[in-house]
Amino acid sequence: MPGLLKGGIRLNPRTQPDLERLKAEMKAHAREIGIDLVGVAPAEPFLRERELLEERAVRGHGPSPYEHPVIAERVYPEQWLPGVKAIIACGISYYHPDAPLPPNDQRALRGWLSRYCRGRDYHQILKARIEQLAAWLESRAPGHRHLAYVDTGPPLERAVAERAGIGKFGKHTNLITREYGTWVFLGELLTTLPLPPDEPQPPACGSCTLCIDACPTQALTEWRLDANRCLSYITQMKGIIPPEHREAMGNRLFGCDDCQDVCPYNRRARSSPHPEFAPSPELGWGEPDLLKLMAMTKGDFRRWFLPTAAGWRGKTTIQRNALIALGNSGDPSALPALAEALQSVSAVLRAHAAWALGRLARLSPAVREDARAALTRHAARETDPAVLLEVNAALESLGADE
Ligand code: B12
Ligand code: SF4
Ligand code: SF4
Repeated sequence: MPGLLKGGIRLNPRTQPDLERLKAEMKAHAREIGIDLVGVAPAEPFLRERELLEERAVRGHGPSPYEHPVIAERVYPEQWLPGVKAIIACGISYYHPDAPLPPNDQRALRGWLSRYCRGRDYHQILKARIEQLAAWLESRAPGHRHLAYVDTGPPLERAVAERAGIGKFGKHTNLITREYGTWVFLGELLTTLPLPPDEPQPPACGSCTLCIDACPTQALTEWRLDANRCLSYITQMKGIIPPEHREAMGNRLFGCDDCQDVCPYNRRARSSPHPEFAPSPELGWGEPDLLKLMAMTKGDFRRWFLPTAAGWRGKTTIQRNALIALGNSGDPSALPALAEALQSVSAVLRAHAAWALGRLARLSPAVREDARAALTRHAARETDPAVLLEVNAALESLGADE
């Protein structure tokens, strides 16, 4: 029995004009509830993507630990929702321009948070809105099934969004949209309602290679990313950061935006209308005070980071990255915090404090003797072999530079 649309429109799944009209109304409603971009993709298997994922696994560039591990489960929408007829791709914009720091904050040693984790965590916000959209669809066309995903499910969200026409792939592998550039979060609603699909957009980029040239770790080749080299991945990994990536991290605390910052499509990107993604003042408007982070309590961490997308890897991950940033700062005032972190109960923090002391002293010869003394004292009492290795490497690097 066909459902009845409000306003007296009878919905017959075989009648295209009704479904076109429902789609237009659905898009208007999505914008009303704070979803900026909506497109509809056919629910056919993602066979091109299957080949790309297989080829990527052979190259050793993925899968990264943050994605669904089984390729065959990522490419057949029918496995996610039996009877699926369409995928509604959703995008929500998050770009807020950098605010000038208040004058009394300008002298602090600062870290840097990627734009996607400066405000509230998008996962819950976007998922709740997509579920609201599902409820609206159910009220308009009862009897259909829906399933929402944001980030953590099997769908390849950029490929879904590309197929639904809300953007196109850039060579940096991010989805570029006309209105908001790359600064959009993605999610989707699978539905058994046979909504008519939208048209994909023409390809981007031409002969441009700005993002590839700007990548600090050479993680990019055209349309391909080596996740193991990407600083977004590296800043989020647990444990010891491979030494060859520590200098390139600069003052990054979580994520990396370099390939997006240089992309010409982002020059005319509109700012986000959503205040929930505005940078949090408690996190220094995206550039937190590093010394404050080193003194952060568990309670501070819960209040400052857990509401954002930078909280899920825990306090030690943020403080480890802050130690690397302090070392890379070359600022002598970082020395006491680094020496203190050598006494931390966390072996990961002690290891990175040792590296950071070596790095700081190489950049700032004025603190060389104090750094060397702190490292030498610590070498005598360190019991963890991995940390001792870092302490000795730091001492050696100071000796070699003399
Ligand atoms: C795992 C993951 C990561 C990993 C690995 C990413 C990777 N590319 O392998 C790491 C931690 C590195 C990462 C980083 C980032 N991520 Co991420 N990530 C994911 C996640 C969970 C899975 C991605 C995945 O499966 N990748 C596998 C690769 C092969 O697929 P792909 O990224 O879609 O790549 C496609 C292109 O390479 C394309 N392609 C390949 N060859 C060719 C050739 C041509 C000609 C063309 C046109 C296309 C093309 O096809 C591939 C398959 O679709 C998704 C959410 C999801 N479920 O999809 C978010 C997601 C992709 N990430 C997102 C974001 C915001 C980021 C960062 C910007 C965060 C940051 N600022 O630090 C960076 C961007 C780094 C970059 N340059 O890509 C957004 C993307 C938004 C957008 N506008 O594109 C997503 C969709 C999360 C979300 N729900 O919003 N991410
Ligand atoms: S996010 Fe940073 S490290 Fe990763 S590909 Fe882009 S520029 Fe390179
Ligand atoms: S920077 Fe240039 S090559 Fe890279 S995605 Fe943007 S337009 Fe394409």
